Amino acid sequence: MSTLKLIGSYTSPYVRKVRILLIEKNLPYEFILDDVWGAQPHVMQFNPLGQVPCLLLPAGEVLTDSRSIAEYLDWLVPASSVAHINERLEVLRWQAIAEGIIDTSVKYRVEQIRPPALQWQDWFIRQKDKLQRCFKALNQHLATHTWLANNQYSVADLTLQCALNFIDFRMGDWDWRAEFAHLKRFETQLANQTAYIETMPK
Ligand SMILES: N[C@@H](CCC(=O)N[C@@H](CS)C(=O)NCC(=O)O)C(=O)O
Repeated sequence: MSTLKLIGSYTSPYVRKVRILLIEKNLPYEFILDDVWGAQPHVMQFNPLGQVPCLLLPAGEVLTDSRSIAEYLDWLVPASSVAHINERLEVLRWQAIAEGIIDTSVKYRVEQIRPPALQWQDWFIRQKDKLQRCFKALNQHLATHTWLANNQYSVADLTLQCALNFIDFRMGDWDWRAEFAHLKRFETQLANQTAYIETMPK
């Protein structure tokens, strides 16, 4: 297969999720660095939303959105851990919470980079409340589970790790580890793996 091309940035948690999946599935790809906040993002030629990640397939098709890309990659190289519909449901359920944490922290981040006079404090509170509730639910679950779904590593865990590391990167003043010991333990499980080290936001 000729090479997949991934348009993205080194800081986006959505792009990171795709990069880790590509590494884990041993799929070679070319990375095209783009700046979606710049004057002329390269991705605009392929995605009218102007968002990354954007995957260019060898035959010329374009796939946008981390969720769709993850589904496509899973079709190319299926995850061995999800044989049964109930197991798949369990992965989807937890993955949706982890994706929601990414969406929420990105909304928080975008508000942070607006001029201070335009920042909406109620927006920060609303997003932070969501994060607190999700962290509480995840922490409770992880008190009795090593991994989120089916007691084995899956894309739900991958997504959560991307979410937690993005929060450390962009909301560094929130010491969530002090409040959520089981999530803290969870984060250390993947921190030393090559795919995670190589793609750490910086
Ligand atoms: N639902 C999309 C969201 C992608 C997204 O929001 N990417 C951000 C980078 S973190 C982006 O491109 N933002 C620029 C914009 O929304 O204009 C996904 O899962 O891929």
